[in-house]
Amino acid sequence: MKINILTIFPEMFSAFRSVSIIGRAVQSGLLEIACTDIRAFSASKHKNTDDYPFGGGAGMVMMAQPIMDAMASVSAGLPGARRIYLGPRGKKLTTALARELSREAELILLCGHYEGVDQRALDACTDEEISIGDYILTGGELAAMVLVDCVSRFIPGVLGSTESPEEESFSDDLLEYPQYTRPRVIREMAVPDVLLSGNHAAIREWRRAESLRATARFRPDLLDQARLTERDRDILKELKACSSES
Ligand code: 21W
Repeated sequence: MKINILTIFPEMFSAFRSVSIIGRAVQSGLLEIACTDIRAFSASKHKNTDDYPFGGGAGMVMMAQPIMDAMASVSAGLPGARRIYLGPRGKKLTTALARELSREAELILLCGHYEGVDQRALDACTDEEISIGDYILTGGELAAMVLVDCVSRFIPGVLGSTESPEEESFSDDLLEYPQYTRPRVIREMAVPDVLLSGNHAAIREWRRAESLRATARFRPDLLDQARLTERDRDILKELKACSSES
């Protein structure tokens, strides 16, 4: 997948695209992340990219001209790309949307900063607006990284073969079970015995029960949507009985 990010802070993406799983995906050619500096397209003498809002009010608004020209330049090289504005009014990024976006060959991401972007640039040069959640950021760059990170996990080959993004299994409906690594004991805290037993059926059962326990405790709302077996429901009843004791 080719991704081009339009931003006035391209340097924010340098660590993101060179380390860890995203760095490896870029190195191996599964992912291409290019940044386009919107400022380079400013036609004004001082390379301004923002100006005062018409009608008054606090803050600055990103000017249409540099964005429209940057978008025209990038779009010429990626004519079929979906053009996404990261903005607080957008539809919320979910697993389903990330999976859908992972099937695109090309994405263009526009990051705003300050109090937003001249609406005419959004109308003329973007296809949709996406938000990463109901809280206010200072700009779209972190949101773009969240989107790229989340979408990349669904591109075949980006995760190692042992770490599939879903296994299309029931486990993605629930919170995770706790994990442990060496040593077996630290500061008198031991790893649960079952994980050392070598009994893979028992380990699977324990992990499922721990996922159900964590979900019931921290995100009971998720249980309404989750795909649960009869065994799961029995475990939940048991957990409820235990938690109401004492
Ligand atoms: C914050 C831009 C507030 C605009 C009247 C009109 C991208 C984001 C962002 C930002 C405003 C995302 C105003 C979740 C986010 C982002 C910066 C509104 C005031 N008043 N997802 N406009 N949250 N945020 N400006 O903030 O760019 S995706």
